Amino acid sequence: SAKLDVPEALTFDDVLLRPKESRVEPDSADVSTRVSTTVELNVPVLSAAMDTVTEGDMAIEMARQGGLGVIHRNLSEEQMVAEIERVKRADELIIRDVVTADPEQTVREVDEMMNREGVSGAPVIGEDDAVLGIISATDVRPYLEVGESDEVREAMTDEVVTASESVTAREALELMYEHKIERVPIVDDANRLIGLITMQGILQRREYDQAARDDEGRLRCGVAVGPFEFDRAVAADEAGADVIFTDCAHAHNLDVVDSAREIKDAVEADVVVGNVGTREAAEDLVDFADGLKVGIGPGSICTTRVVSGAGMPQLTAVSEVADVASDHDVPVIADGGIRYSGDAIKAIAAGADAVMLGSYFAGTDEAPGRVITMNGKKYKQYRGMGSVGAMKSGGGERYLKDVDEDDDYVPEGVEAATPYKGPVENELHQLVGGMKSGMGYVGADTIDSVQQRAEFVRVSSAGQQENHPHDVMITDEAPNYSPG
Ligand code: RVP
Repeated sequence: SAKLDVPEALTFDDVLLRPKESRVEPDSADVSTRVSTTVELNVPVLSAAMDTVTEGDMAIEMARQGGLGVIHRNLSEEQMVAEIERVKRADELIIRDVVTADPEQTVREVDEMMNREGVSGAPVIGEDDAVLGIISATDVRPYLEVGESDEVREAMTDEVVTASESVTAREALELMYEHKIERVPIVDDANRLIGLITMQGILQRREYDQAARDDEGRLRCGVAVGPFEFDRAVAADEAGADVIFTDCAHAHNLDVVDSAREIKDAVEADVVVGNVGTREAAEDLVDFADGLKVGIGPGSICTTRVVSGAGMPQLTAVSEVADVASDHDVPVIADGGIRYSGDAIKAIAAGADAVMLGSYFAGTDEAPGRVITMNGKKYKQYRGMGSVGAMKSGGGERYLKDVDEDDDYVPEGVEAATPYKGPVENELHQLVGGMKSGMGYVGADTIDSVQQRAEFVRVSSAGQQENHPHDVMITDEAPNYSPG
């Protein structure tokens, strides 16, 4: 009948990228991108806002590697703020939470304090935060034998080299070399302490030259809030989040659209709205959203499509949304369903500016949760945010107040385990390496160029079999392939 005279929608396995004339060496491909109107990344990858994927640790590592972590929303508002602040402070040039010493403390006390706080030196502060001196483990050592009850005042170095807040990393380092010191207190016009720069901090920042940083050099941080959690969004904004993601399974719900617009008007951070999966949804959001996140049901732990009967195969969803969003210069994120690096670059070719992954990162050290062993193999827990377990420990309490029996939930996700994988850095390296390889095959040296140049071919089910290793028994595990 006419009702079933319907268009076809495609996903990752339905297509391949057509190889094209190329001079692009994968190593030199540039994968920098924009995740929202004002936030740029050096690597087009986000870790999912799920309670088994992204809290502070994951967000710190993702940003250090050039991507973005999106902190999940199954946290109290206070916990959320603490996690955001942890990320923003992680690689800060100027440490704001400085461990300080008091001139009247004894040398023994200050030694114990430095050990406890894990620092090897501390500015000595008088009234009104005035910097009187600086004391280090080296100053303390001779006193520990004989004069351990002497005052810090005696042992400290009182000629302190300080700098103002506008100092750059290079200038601070030059000061340190010149004076053979390892830390420079940062003071205001009245010589009051406002921060500290350490040699160790500067060297650590250098290690991460690809890191995604804000204008002040702090790591970028994303956070998810419920579509109607206005106050939480404001709190996230004040805590310094760079991008706020409205986290909703169906953001084309018009109440959600209205609420997202109100959030956008109230915060300074960029607001990415999602999830959506159609052209029409994109049209209703592009006038205010700083980015659109695409994915209705593709997630590995997601049962939305079978439970509700609704959804959009992911590549068609991405291409429809991107078709509208690109006309308005709004970035698009492809969220869910990505199992291999090849899927990720296909999502970009279909129009996405960046990709978000859950299961790919859930087994890593930086994901919350501990390693469990089953039958001699190591795993970590991975569950959908719409699973019974996740709803019970977060959204459930907030939205489903009348639910008190497990049987009352209508979940749209499952709880699972995923193989343990080690540091996320290795996973990200394989993912981005594979994406760059794809850029070599299509002859595109930037993300924009992938979107413009790439062409797809349809693959039959025989073709899909041919894609994977076949007719052999795999004897050694590859770091970037396991049979699906
Ligand atoms: P995947 O990478 O395939 O594991 O998918 C992760 C995505 O799945 C998340 O970013 C989110 O959009 C979606 N998700 C999370 N929970 C659920 C659910 O319970 N249905 N779905």
